[in-house]
Amino acid sequence: MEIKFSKAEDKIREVAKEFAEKEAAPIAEEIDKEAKYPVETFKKMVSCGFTGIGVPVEYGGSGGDDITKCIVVEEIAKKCAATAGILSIHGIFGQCILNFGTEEQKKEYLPKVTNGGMHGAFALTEPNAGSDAGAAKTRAIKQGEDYIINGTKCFITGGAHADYTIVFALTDPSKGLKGLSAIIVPKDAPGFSIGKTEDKMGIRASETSELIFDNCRVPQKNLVGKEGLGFKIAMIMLDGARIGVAAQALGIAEGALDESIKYMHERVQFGAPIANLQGLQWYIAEMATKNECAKWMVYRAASLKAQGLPHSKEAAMAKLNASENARFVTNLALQIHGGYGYMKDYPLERMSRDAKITEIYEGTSEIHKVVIARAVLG
Ligand code: COS
Repeated sequence: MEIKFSKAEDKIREVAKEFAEKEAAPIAEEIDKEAKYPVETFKKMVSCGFTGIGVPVEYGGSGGDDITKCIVVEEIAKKCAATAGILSIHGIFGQCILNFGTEEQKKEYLPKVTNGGMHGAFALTEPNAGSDAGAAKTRAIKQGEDYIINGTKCFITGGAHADYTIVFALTDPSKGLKGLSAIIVPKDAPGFSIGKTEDKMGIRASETSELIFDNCRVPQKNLVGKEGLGFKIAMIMLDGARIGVAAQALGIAEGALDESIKYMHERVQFGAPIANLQGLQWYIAEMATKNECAKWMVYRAASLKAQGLPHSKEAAMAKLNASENARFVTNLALQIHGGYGYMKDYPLERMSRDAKITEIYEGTSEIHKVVIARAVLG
């Protein structure tokens, strides 16, 4: 068994690293402070082809696979977790169409949401259906050639900016989660509006919004897959999305380690750089080891997915581990920075807040333990 990135993967890492340093790092503090969605940076990610990764060139995408996607998300997250999260979650729309859409839907939507500059979103969560995703109550009832959708989705990343959103709604409420279906809702659909945008602790720039469907009308041809397949589609998509969050968490932890190394060489106390202090050296050793472990779990899950092999358990394990590690490492990094780490002048305070969400979104750590335990126990 060989664990080695290909030359092409090394190259994309260089490109993503340069992008992160030149485009994501300079705006990270400002967009966090102002909770401002980075519209211009998103356009630049489109120009670099990042939004098209994982979608074949014949559908307007950039090609590449889950490993490529993780590399880009990881590198950007080292500098700005919100920008990395936007990229990662935006990609779910295209993956959903690619995996479950008709040929007509692939031709219509994929060129637009990959390298065409349009935004996609994925709306599953509802106020009373978070971890219990199957308890969703949004309905889509047939009327003539259309679906009429009623309900509210919440905590939707990039929802306010999305040109198209995949909405999970009950086409047959009597069947519970087996009556859920995936439907594409364009932003100009009659009866669709954006509700509250959340004021968050971290990844403040990724704009998390409520979506309201009040007799929202969309054509039945916007159904993705078959009626009743929505829950399975959502679960399969989440298995992939969790690898993206794990890559984001890994990037945050690596960014925190980088900041700590730099600071320990610069900061002088007791007449010498604090890098000389063995207590802090041990912190660095622990952080580096745990990051390495998180890294290989992330890329193992991505590699299984890229090969079309089962990856649900490995994705859950990678995300559980990488997110807990991101919290652990950002906390130690902040400690190394002492009082300065607690101040907004240094990025550790932001990184620590950003790390927390990775233990919550795309499934909480507790949900991942459920998924893992079910797989292990059989
Ligand atoms: N891939 C494919 N199918 C899956 C699946 C997966 N990863 N997970 C579940 N399913 C299928 C099951 O096989 C079952 O189908 P059958 O009845 O045909 O066998 C169906 O979906 C229902 O599964 P299950 O009984 O496990 O559903 P539960 O209600 O117990 O829910 C959890 C399972 C808790 C894992 C699920 O609700 C979940 O992941 N919740 C978290 C949601 C989440 O991550 N939200 C974050 C934000 S989303 S934007």
